[in-house]
Amino acid sequence: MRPLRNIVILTGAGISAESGIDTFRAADGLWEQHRIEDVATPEGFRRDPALVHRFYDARRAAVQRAKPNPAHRALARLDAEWPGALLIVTQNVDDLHERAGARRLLHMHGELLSALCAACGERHRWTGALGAGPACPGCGCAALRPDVVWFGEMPYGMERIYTALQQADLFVSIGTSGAVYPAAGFVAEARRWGARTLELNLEESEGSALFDETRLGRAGELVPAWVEEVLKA
Ligand code: BJW
Repeated sequence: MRPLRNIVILTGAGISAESGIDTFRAADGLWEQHRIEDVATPEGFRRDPALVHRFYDARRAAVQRAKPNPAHRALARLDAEWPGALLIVTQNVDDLHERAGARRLLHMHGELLSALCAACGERHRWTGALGAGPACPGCGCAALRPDVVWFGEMPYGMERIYTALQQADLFVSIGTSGAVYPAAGFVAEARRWGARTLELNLEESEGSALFDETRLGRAGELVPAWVEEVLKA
């Protein structure tokens, strides 16, 4: 087995569940309450921007009330103490990783606390509502949309992610159902380049069979224990 130096971590909605943020595909999750086609596609936004803004404005407000949990804090500790290369790729649009202190972080599906101008393409930090049609601070147009990646759109940072996966000795997936690509394909990509693979999740996911090891349980317990293990090895 090659020595452990380069680590890539993929996180999903499950890591923020214990902070009170809804996941997508649980029985009481966001996709039970809203149709994906209506709120998470560019076509849905064109059809009914007010509905989409209501969906994201409510989530933006909720995220600012939430607090990082022990899993976010453990990854921030790993980020601070791990001497090798590390990249935390999150599919989450909340800011709980960075509020816990993580720095080597990439938001592949965008960020709730950011607005993207559909006219000039600039991204602006945004903590308030977008529903009232505020002007873009860059170009003045009223064309701001949530800075999140909808189905059919290209996720952020793909080149950086695939480079990190090629160099990874260990790939760890935390709290994601493995239902959405390209993130669901990262485990196969990491394996192809020789990385060991570990999944930490509440229950078996669609991709569990692809991992060398799967540990089942709550992220708030599994992640701190795994981080302790890695830093002590
Ligand atoms: C716990 C826990 C606890 C709970 N502790 N665990 C056919 C085949 C292949 C691909 C496609 C296809 N048809 C279309 C596609 C592409 C499409 C896709 O994947 N569709 C699927 C439906 C098949 N993908 C795209 O369109 C993407 N773009 C793209 O592909 O561009 C082209 C491209 C080409 C080449 C290279 C690269 C790109 C874009 C996808 C955008 C996804 N956007 C969303 C919304 C973002 C904004 C928002 O937040 O509203 O992202 S959808 C939603 O799903 C969100 C999430 O990030 C994403 C993943 O969800 P996640 O995080 O896994 O959550 P859940 O709820 O599914 O799972 C939670 C897990 O946690 C569960 O397993 C629980 O058990 C666990 N859990 N509590 C530990 N306490």
